[in-house]
Amino acid sequence: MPMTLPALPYDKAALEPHIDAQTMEIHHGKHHNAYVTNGNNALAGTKWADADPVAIIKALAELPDDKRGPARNNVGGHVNHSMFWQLMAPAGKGGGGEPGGALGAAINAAFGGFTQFKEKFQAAGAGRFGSGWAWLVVNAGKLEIVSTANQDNPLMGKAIAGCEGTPILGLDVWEHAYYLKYQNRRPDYMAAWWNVVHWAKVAELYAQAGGK
Ligand code: MN3
Repeated sequence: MPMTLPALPYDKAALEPHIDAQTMEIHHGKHHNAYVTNGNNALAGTKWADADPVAIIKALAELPDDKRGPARNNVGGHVNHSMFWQLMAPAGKGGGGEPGGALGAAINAAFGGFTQFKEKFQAAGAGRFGSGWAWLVVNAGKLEIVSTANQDNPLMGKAIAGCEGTPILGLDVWEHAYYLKYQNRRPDYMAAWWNVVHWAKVAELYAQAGGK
């Protein structure tokens, strides 16, 4: 199957006031949709046309030279955004609060507490010049905070993305993710975003990634 745009798991207005409906509509319906369309067009007629998108971004080095760049940007964009929608939920209805259980304990152990974790994660997002993502990954069994440029994903590996690991939380810091509501105030967007983080989903991904 070629890539398809997944439906949002909630209404486009459900993350208000932290993320506004118009931003969600354009971000999902225009930006994410363009990654799907352009990625499918780039890979049409190749053996990668029907491949699992995650398998493609893990194997970029194997792609033909003329397909690698388009796949990195567009299949990367599709994988990143498909995950991002799942990582959010309406505030107070699955979104916000603090992680508990094994994930909460691991965050406390790795970063010294939830507040310290949030500060370090936001610093990764603020420090990403231009467009990119901040990530919480499981790398060799340990939690790490990293960031990538553009639509790179830690699953692409260190040689391409500059970092590695399995992402369990990701924050889009492209201006298209926040500009309509927050203009140039990326830190305000990042601070508000914690109100809609779907920690149950992050915990599920943590367990899948081998976290205890
Ligand atoms: Mn985006």
